[in-house]
Amino acid sequence: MATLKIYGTPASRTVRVLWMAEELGLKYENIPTHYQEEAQQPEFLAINPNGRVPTIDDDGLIVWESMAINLYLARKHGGELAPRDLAEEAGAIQWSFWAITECEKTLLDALVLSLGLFGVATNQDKAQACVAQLERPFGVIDGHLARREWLLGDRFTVADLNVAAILVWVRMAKLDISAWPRLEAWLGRCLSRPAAAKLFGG
Ligand SMILES: N[C@@H](CCC(=O)N[C@@H](CS)C(=O)NCC(=O)O)C(=O)O
Repeated sequence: MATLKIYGTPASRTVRVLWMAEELGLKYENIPTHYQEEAQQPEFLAINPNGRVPTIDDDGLIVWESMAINLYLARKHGGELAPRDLAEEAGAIQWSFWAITECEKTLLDALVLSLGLFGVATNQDKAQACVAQLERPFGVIDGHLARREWLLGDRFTVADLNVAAILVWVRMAKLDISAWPRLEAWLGRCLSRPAAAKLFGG
């Protein structure tokens, strides 16, 4: 039996952790906890009192917050995805915090508008308009990628995975980001990895 349990339906932010587990070739069990249903029940709240997914139970160690889980798994299992030194670790943490604080909320707004989620009327023009609020962070990452292929340099790491696992909402919301060609190309590189293609449908 797998000692790593990943709680959360794949149709949620849990897909970020599933992507990491697949990249690392881990044996795991995915418990498809639904965020509006099972995640609000006492049994799940005893594991994560926030009532949110993803959450992992790694042989008794509970960790929640998608970015933190992935940084932990990379650190634990090592390999090419993990930071090689303190400078790379700082970079991985920096880009993960950056994605979740500078991009995630606006991208979620765009996703909700594009797909008409949670009872919101579908409006692709309003979804695309969200991109104007992302000009600053998108300019930052596009400029960064002018000098390197991946966020930490010459290989795909947890930094790329964590950021791309949030920016995949650009694709899902069908947003035009052609004004940032290096960002667009990098996102394509990340999402064409076999593990990502399998989870996000190519
Ligand atoms: N910052 C958290 C956000 C987790 C989160 O909000 N997950 C949603 C599902 S995608 C959830 O569990 N929502 C339950 C709720 O809003 O009560 C992370 O990145 O893990």
